[in-house]
Amino acid sequence: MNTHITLEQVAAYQENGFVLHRQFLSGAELAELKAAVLEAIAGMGRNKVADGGRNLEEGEQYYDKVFTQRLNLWRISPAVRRYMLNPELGRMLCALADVPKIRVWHDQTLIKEPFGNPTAWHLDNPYWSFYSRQAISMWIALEPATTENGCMWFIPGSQKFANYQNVGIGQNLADLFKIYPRMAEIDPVCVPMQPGDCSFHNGLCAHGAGANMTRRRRIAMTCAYMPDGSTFNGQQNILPDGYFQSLKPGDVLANDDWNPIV
Ligand SMILES: O=C(O)CCC(=O)C(=O)O
Ligand SMILES: [Fe+2]
Repeated sequence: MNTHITLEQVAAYQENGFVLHRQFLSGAELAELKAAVLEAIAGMGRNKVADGGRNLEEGEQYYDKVFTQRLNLWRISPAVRRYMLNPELGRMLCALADVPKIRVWHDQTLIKEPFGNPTAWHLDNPYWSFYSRQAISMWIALEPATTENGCMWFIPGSQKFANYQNVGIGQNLADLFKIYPRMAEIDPVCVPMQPGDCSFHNGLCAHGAGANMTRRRRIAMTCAYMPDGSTFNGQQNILPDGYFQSLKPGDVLANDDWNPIV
């Protein structure tokens, strides 16, 4: 795992809200993580959240055809856990996000199946149970991600003026721009990746992905991280029912079982 980032990468992340990190995984690591992800989801059926998270089932709607989405694989796969919770990765995330300590929010594999729908422009952080301008997500390509099969696109600098208003990942690619017309005036940047490359993005940086026009799966493994000290905002997201009901807005989210420090 190449957890060395340069000052230029940190500066680019801070300025643009995203950065590409090539050859994050070696060939052997890529093979191990991909096998672990596929094995973990094989036992989940249509259940989207592993191991006691909120009960969410995959259906047949538009969103279900954007990607096959399975969350919190780190809880059921020791290999996935070793990668997503790696302390050296934690240091790299803290350097990029400019925070002293960071916790796992949730991981998710996002598999854009053959002929899968595009991922509409959206922000991530407004979905989550905390608000932070420094939340960070990692997106690792486990198969090539190309303009043909739905690689990621970002709107550079959008994290600087986005707030916690959002739109769902629906059928209209551009609904987000009704809230933030300024975003539609910035050229989006497309980030194709080779397997083993990854990108990092701020939870308030606008991003999306095109359709998968090919017959092959676009497989990605992603993980979202929450700065330590973040507080509950009243939203369940994928928190287990019992834990969710025990929280009051303003409580610090410091459950080391559910959101361990990386
Ligand atoms: O993989 C995709 O199509 C979208 C990924 C995404 O929205 C994310 O990682 O936050
Ligand atoms: Fe996203």
